[in-house]
Amino acid sequence: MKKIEDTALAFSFKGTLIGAEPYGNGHINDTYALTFEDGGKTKRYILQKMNKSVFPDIDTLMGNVAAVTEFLGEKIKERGGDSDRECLTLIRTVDGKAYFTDGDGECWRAFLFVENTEAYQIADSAEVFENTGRAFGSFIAGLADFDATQLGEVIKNFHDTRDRYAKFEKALKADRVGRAAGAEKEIEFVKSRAGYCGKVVDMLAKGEIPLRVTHNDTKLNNILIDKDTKKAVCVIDLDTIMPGSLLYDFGDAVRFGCSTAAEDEKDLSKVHFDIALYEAFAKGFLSGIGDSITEKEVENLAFGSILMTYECGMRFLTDYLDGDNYFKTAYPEHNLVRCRTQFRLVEEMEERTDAMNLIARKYAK
Ligand code: ADP
Ligand code: GN1
Ligand code: MG
Repeated sequence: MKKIEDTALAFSFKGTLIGAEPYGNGHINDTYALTFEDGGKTKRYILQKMNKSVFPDIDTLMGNVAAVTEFLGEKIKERGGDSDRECLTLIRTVDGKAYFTDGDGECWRAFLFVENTEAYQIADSAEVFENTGRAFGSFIAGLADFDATQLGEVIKNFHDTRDRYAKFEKALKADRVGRAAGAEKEIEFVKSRAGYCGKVVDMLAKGEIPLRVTHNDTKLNNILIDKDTKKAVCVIDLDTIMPGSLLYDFGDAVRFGCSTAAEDEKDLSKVHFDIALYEAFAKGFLSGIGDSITEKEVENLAFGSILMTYECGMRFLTDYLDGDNYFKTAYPEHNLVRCRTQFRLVEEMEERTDAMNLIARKYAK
């Protein structure tokens, strides 16, 4: 923890550092909760070492995060809200920068800790998931007048599923660590649905659905839920905020939150797509986004959910074939286990597409 103590000195935290511990369940960054004592009171902050292999251009990334958090913070204050709680508040370095680069070239950033909240790993109630939907819907609506030209593309083609497919094919062909033979069924699953890949990118390119400022990583543990009220108070993990489709945000949230089991559950008999949770999320999301959603987007909410789940499974499989270079893994089969849960969910969503479309219609204005 000496490293953390030294790093903390670079930021304009108030008081004396009295505790530091690893925190949360993210797959990408290294997150710590720091406790400071100041005038007899304690205050917590989040300190994160950003993942430079996933995000090679930290300067652009932090430019995006600073611009979006400032924009949202002002909006929240204007309507009399508590911006320290309802959006991430960046703590700058002592010399006023958005992040700190240490002697080893590692990049760090800090935020106010949003207290009395938790990040759920699984949606254990329809109420929480409906609130999550409302928060993600209003997050997109709140960014509708944000100048998207201010945002850099942090990860190129992040949700371009056609490009993801090309990367999958490349990893399969290279078979760097000799794992393809043990993943035949999963490889076949990806290939059999290759027709899905171009649909959303083509709709965007043709202007059939609008390009918006989207979060792009809307899994349930990227939103903080108030422990008492169960309201979704704060959208976090703004690393991938970029121009994109609303279908990405809706779909990725459904992918993670409508599963009855964890993303890395080994026992597939426990993994199901819960349509009641889908209804709760769709209800919340559509009320949060209001009338800014288009007809074509409503028509494609179900497909977007299937696509994002398929894409994420394909990414886990690609990383497995490539030797686990991207996602944090705890054991050698971890990414394979993860891709299996995603493909199980895809199959169940495919079976329930008509019902999912009816639900979207029911709650759209
Ligand atoms: P990753 O990109 O690795 O997922 P996140 O930014 O999502 O990193 O942070 C990881 C976890 O840390 C979150 O799921 C949440 O539990 C916790 N967390 C992050 N920021 C805050 C914050 N400002 N206040 C409280 N908890 C936070
Ligand atoms: C990663 O950063 P985190 O853990 O919230 C990933 C998402 C995946 C998700 C799968 C930058 O999200 O795209 O959907 O894991 N983030 C990045 O759990 O690649
Ligand atoms: Mg996260």
